[in-house]
Amino acid sequence: MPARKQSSGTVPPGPEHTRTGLSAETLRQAFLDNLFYIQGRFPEIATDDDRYQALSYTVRDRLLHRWVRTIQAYKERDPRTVCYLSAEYLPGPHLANNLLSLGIVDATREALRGLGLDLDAILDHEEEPGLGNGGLGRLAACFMDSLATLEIPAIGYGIRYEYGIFDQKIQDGWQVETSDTWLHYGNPWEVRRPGICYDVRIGGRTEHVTDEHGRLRVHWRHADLFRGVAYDTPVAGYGVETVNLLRLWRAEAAEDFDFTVFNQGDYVGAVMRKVRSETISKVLYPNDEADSGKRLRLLQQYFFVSCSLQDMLRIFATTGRPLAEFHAKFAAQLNDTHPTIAVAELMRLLVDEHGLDWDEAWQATRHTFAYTNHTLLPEALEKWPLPLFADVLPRHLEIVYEINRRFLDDMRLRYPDDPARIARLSIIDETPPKYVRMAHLASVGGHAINGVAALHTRLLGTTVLKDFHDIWPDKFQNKTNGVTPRRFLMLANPGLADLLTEALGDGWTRDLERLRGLEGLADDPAFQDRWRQAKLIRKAALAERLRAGQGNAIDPASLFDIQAKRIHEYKRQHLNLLHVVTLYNRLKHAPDADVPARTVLFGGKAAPGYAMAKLIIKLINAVAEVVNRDPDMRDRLKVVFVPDYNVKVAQSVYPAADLSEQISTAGMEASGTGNMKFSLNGALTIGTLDGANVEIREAVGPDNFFLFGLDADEAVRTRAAGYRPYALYERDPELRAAVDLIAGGHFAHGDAGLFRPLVDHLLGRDDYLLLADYRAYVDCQDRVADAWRDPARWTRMAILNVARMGRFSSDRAIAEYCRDIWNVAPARVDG
Ligand code: GPK
Repeated sequence: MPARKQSSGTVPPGPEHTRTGLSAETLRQAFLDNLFYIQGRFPEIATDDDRYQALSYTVRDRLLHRWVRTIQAYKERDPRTVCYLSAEYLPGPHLANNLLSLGIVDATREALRGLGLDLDAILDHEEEPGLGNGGLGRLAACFMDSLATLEIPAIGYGIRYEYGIFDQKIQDGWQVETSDTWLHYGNPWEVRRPGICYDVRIGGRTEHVTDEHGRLRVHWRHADLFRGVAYDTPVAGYGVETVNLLRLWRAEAAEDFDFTVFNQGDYVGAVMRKVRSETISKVLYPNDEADSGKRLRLLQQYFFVSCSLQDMLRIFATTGRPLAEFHAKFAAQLNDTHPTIAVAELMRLLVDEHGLDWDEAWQATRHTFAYTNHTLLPEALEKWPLPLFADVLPRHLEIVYEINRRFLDDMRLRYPDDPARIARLSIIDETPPKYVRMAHLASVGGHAINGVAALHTRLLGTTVLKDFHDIWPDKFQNKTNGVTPRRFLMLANPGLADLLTEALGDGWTRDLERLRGLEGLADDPAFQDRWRQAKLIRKAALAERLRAGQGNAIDPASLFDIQAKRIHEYKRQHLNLLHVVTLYNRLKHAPDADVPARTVLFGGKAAPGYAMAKLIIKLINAVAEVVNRDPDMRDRLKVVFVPDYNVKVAQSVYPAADLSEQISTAGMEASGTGNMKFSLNGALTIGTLDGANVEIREAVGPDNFFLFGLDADEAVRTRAAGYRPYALYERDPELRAAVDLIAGGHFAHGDAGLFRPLVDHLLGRDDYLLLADYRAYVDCQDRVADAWRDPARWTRMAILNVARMGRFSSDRAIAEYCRDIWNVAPARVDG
């Protein structure tokens, strides 16, 4: 049927507005229509899932119109486009966010109420796509939100993992992993595009031949072939018409797989190989701050990067511009080193497949890519063993060698007498079995390198990438992370959002700096009252959720002291525990002591292979068990582990916090983004001078931030001076008592062996300087308790935190990337 032209764009035929209208009445009609025609149900027999699907398709229809118009606008205007390359995305539940972006939350609620249905119950049914581990994946999702909201042409490229991050169960206090089956009920948000698919080759060998024009040509005789198929998810900007694209690749068997050649008629064997092809996008590696060296992981990285670059080349071909101008069309961001093989792959595509000469191709490549580093942890800096790399990507190894040869030739001219420096700069680490250093490839192959907070960027340039900073100081930039106020304030904390809008108008939702207008209200008693009310409602809601889930009764009036993030020794959840055990000891010795009631909550997953992190989870639960059933602790101290921390849970955790624990060893947390989400929801931070904490403290004012502990330079000096944690343990009676209680088996039914590895590490090495910071931390927590006793003071501090958090919007971060790294501008899509 021919499309019917309307003023708003291309609208397919159908009952008036059934697929576009935004009124409650049309939404209700569309919902019933979808319930019938997509789910094959009528209201009386519909399940929760039927309702969720029907509503999601209703919303998706409305997004598709904007989506199509956005693509049309981009096609007409041919703007420079951001390609965000990321192995991880953690978008969180889509439905509520899309309702918000479209501005139809209230109309939808009304439409459903008319049918006797509750929107929140339907929202609760969504299984979120856990296609990331933690901060890095969530940052990518915040960036996609801000790119669309700022009307920047952008595509997010990644992997459509069939199994995302595992679900966490707690059994007998231990973390148990179960597989994430987010696709079980189908995914209404994605559009499969069988027509957008690319072949990806691996293995085999190369042949170097001279063609008829006397040009040297390389043929890659691959051993295996896969196919990547695009799955597109719309990403709607808030309050604008722009709907960008998240394009995730699924691995499938290539149709032209030649099983007669490879399998000599072994039909079943050939089918099995096809099944094996699909394993590439099967599962997300569950390591935060990843370790490398796994063949499948390298395959995943190459697979999604190759599909993405081939897709960019296809789009580029439609512009009719010469290939040497590729970089004028695309700005590609490498989200950590995970997609860095893109540097070699783009060179291969341009030189081997499209016949550009090396220098032209290198020029385009260098101007296309920029690299974001997210960690200084040495174990997380990716390097691939050369034999593995050569086996999987023989042609890319040749290209990496050639890039490196040219780079090191330049460097030898610059540093003729410094072979040690040349070896340090090299993309190849010569230590047997030799490695390809991906951070070096990213640094050489792009035009910008950025850290994710001011301190992190400084340390990057003075430590892990110092040699590169020496040669290219101008390549280094800081881009402090940010978070989207749409999901983490408007959606997560509607009560506070309404209060803000009442006080300031709604401009803050797209210009977070406007929160500063709250400063004048910080001491207003009536406003303070309403502020505390809003907080109490979120605390009660979280308490209710936890009671329903685990039978844990917690008092919403107590101080909610929360640490929620991946479990890692450098994040020091166990320092928090040492404080909890110290409070426990104090209360045991002085049951009548006047301490404010506290509920200490933890949430977070441990990498399944990280034994110490899993032991920390066990210790949290073990301490909780003892503390929570001790009558002396009643109404004074409670410890709760919130299981299966994910974006959805996070949205109910941030708004409920009074105190945000950001206590990593200084110099170890690149930025943190949870720190921003807590503070934006009116929690006060207790933290070290690490990552973005430094800038948060500057922004909110030192009086409104509980600072403790060594700074990054002091941490380095402490270690260098021959750190002896045992001496600290001997000297501080409270510390000794806390450690002894854990070591002695008090929290392990008398088993003194259970937490031995943890205690031994603390007393013997203490790599993360817990004991060095213990006293400062506990004393600082006493200051927290003092402040909490004075509600007017506390509330004033909380209001000032929110008022001054504007800088930490991902809109600000994205605007900086656009200006300083990508050189892209908005392309408005008209309604
Ligand atoms: C850093 F290197 C990594 C990684 O593999 N995964 C990950 O989530 C985090 N990160 C940092 O640990 C955080 O400090 C930072 O805020 C976040 O990336 C986003 O930049």
